[in-house]
Amino acid sequence: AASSNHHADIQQLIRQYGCGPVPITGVEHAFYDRHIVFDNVMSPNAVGARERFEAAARSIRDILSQRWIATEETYQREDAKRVYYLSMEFLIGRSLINNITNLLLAQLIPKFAERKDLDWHELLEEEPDAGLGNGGLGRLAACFLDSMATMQIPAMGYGLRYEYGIFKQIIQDGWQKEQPDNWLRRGDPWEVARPHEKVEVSLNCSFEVCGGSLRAVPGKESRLIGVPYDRPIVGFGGKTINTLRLWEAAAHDYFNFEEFSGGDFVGAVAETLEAESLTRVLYPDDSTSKGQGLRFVQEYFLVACSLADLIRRFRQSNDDWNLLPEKAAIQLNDTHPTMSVLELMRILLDDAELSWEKAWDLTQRTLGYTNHTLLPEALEKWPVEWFRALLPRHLEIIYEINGRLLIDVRTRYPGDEEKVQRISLIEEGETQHVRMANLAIVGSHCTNGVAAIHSRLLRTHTVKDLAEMFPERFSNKTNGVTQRRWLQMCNPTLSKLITDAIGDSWVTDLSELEKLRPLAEDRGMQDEFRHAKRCAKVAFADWLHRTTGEVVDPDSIFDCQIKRIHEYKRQLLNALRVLILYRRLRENPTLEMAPRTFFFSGKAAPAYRLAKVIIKFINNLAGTIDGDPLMRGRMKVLFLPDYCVSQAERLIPASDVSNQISTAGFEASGTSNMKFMMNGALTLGTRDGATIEMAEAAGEENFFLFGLTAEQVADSRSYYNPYWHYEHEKETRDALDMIFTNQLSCYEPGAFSPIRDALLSRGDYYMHLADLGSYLEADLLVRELYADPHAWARKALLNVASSGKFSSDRTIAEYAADIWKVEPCPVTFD
Ligand code: B1N
Repeated sequence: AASSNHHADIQQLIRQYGCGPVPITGVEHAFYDRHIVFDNVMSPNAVGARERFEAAARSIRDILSQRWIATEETYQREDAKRVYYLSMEFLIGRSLINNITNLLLAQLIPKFAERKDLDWHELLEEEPDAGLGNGGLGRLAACFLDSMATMQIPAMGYGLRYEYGIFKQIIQDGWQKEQPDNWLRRGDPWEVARPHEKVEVSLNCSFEVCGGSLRAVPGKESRLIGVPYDRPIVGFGGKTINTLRLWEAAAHDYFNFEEFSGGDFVGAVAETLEAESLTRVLYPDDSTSKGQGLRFVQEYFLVACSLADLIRRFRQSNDDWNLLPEKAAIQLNDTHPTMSVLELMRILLDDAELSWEKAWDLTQRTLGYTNHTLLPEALEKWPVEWFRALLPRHLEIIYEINGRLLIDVRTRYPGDEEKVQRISLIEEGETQHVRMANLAIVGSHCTNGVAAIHSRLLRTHTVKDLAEMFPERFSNKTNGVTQRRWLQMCNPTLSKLITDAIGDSWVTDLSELEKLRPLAEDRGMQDEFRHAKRCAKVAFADWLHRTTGEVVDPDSIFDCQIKRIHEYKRQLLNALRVLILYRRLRENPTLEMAPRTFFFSGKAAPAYRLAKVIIKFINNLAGTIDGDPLMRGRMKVLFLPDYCVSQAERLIPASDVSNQISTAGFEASGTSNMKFMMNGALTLGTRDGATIEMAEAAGEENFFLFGLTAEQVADSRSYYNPYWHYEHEKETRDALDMIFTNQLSCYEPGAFSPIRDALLSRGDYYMHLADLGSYLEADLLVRELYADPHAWARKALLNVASSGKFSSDRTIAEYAADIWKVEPCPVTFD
C-alpha cells in the first residue's frame, strides 16, 4: 500500500508538470535498488555511501531522461531559435539535491530515505562539486542555465570538460597549498558521452610535454577530436531539461597509427595522451590573463567544437544561411570565446562560400558579447605570432576585419590617427597583439556590462572610442543569481518562513518578495526571521564542528567576506578593521562589543604572491586572537579553507553581515552580494558594482555604505598618499606598526613585508587606507543596530523583500528580449 501511495504522489507531481504524459518508469524504488545491485554487482548491504549516491543520482537521471529527450525533440520540431551560451567556465557545484529540488521531488526524499534506511545527508556529501570555474563569472553561467531552463528558453551551454577543476585549497602553517581536484576520478553519474556526435578540429600545431607541462608546437598540422559530454539542466518544475555540452579533447582514432606504420605503438599512444592533455585542467586565474599558449588553444578548441556542432544542427533544418541569426543567438561569456568571430567568418566564407559582406552581417547579427571586468590585466591580448603559427587563416580574417574597420574610423574621424591606434584590433609595440575585447565589440551586435556602474565605465572609459562609434551596440544587463539554489535549496528554514507568509510564487518570480515589505514591521515576523537565522547559524556551526572540530558561537555576529582573494576586493582592508577592533578590545577590556565571528574564505591564484601573503596574514591574525585569553567569547577570526559552491551554500544562509568592500570602480558586479541579501544578511560595503543597485532597491538607510565613490577614487588618485593616513591616524599607524614589527609573524619575520610594500611604498593602489576610517565608522553603526534585535530583523527583512530584482530570471528575461530575441518554447509530446 505504501508503494502505491508513493506512486500516486509521483503521478500527482507529474500532473503538476502540466505538459502531457511523462512516462514515470524509473521512479519506483526498484530503480534505485536496481542501480545499487546491477551497476555495482554488489549486495545492497555491502555498498557504501558513494555507491548509494551514484544510485540515487542515476535514479533521478532515469526520471528526467525522457523529458530530456522530449525537450530536444520539441526544439527540433518547432525549429525554435536557440541561445548558445559559450563559456570557458561553468561553476556548477553539486547537482543531486538541485535536480531533486527542481523536479519537485524534495518532499518525497524523507519518506524514501526512511524506507531505504538511508542517511540522506551522508549520501549528499558524497557528490563532489563540479568546480569547472574560478568564481563569479563561472557561477553566473551556471545560474543563467538554471534560469533559461526554468523559463523554457531553448538554450544550450557550451564549455570544456576539464578533468581537473579549480584546485583544492589546503592551509599549511597559514599558507595556501594547492592540490589537484580530480573530480572525475570515480566517474560522474550525470554526464552522457556522445561519441557519435564528435567533431574534428584542425590546428596548425601539435603538442609536446616539456618539463612536466604541455606546450603547443607550431608548424605541424594536427587534427583533434572533440567528444561531447552532455549534462542535464533541469528547469524548475521539470518541464524543460536543457543541455550543457562539455567538450573533451581526444586524438584522432586512426591518425597516428598510420603515421607510425613502423610499429611505434607506444609512441602513437603517447601522442594520443598529449592531445588529451588539452582539456586536462582549468586555468586557476580569476580576472587575469597570463597569456599561456595552452590557454589560447583551449579557447580555440571550445570555439571550433561548439560552432561546428551548432552549425551542423542549423544545417539539418535550414539550407538558407541567411536564417542563421534568426535561429541562433551566440553569447560570448567574456572575451574567452571571442575567436568565435573569426571561426564563424571562416565557416561562412570558406565552407558556405558567402561574400565578405554577407558573412560579416550574419556573424555580427548572431553574436553577442558580455564584458565582465575593466581590470587591464584581465583584458585578453594574444600575440599576433600565435595566430600566424597556429591559425593562419584566422589571422588573415583579423587583418581584413581590421582593414575595413580602420577605413571606417578614418572616414568618420579624419586626421585622428591616435583614435585609429586605440580602436585598431592590433596593439603595436615590441610585439604585436590582438585586442580580443575590440574584436568582440566589432564582431557582434551587442556588448553588455554586468551592472549599471560597470556598463557606464566600460562605455565612458575602457572602450570609449568604440562606444562613441557604435553607441547603439552598448547596454547594461545587471547580473542576478538563481533563487532556487541560493535561497530555496540552501536555506530551508527561511524559505519556509517566506512561503508561509506570502505563498511560494517567489520561487519562479522573485519580485513577489515585495509582499514581505509590510511584514517587516511586524514583531512576530521579526521574531520568526530571527529564529530562521539562528537555525541556519546552528546548522552551520554543527557542520563546522563535525567536519573540522572548530567551535563557533551561533549567538555571535557572523561577519563574512567570501570570494576570490584579490587586492581590489580588499580582504586586507577587512583584516585591518579586525586588527583595529582587536586592539581596541585589548586596550579596553571592558568595552561593550557584541561577540563576533569573522569568516574569511577564498582561493588565491597559485601564482599571485601577494594574495597568498594576505591569506597567511588572515590566518596569523586568527591565531593571535585565538591565543589571547581576553578575546575568548568576544571575538574570533576563521579562515575557512577550500571555498567552493557547496561551502557558500552552507555559509551564506548563516551570515548576518556581508562585506562587499572592493575599491569603488573595480568590482564589475559581484554576485555573492545578491545571495547574502536574499538570505537576510545586511551589507557593509562600498558603492561598487551591483551593490549600488541593491542599496537603491532597499533604500540606503537599510545598507551600511561607506568609502570613496568610483569618481572620488579616480579624482584623488593623482594626489592620494597613504603615508598621510599612516602619519595622521593613530589607530591606523599602530595597527600597521604591529604588522611591520613582526608581532603577527614572529616565527616568519619579514613574511608581511609585501603588505608594507603594497600599502605604503608602492602607493596603496587600491586605497585601503583612504577607506579604513569610514569602514570603522560604518562598522560601529552595524554594532549599534545589532544591539536592537528587532530593528536588525526589520532591516534584514526589508533587504529580503527588496532582493527581487537580483534573480537571474530577471537578467535572463532582459537578455532574451533585448539581445537574443528568443521566446519560450514549452516542451510538448508528439
Ligand atoms: O565576473 C562576475 C562579476 O560579478 C565580478 O564582479 C567579476 O569580477 C567577474 C578572466 C574573469 N570578471 N572577469 C572574470 C574570470 C576568469 C578569467 O580567466 C576573467 N571574472 C569576473 C560575473 O559577471
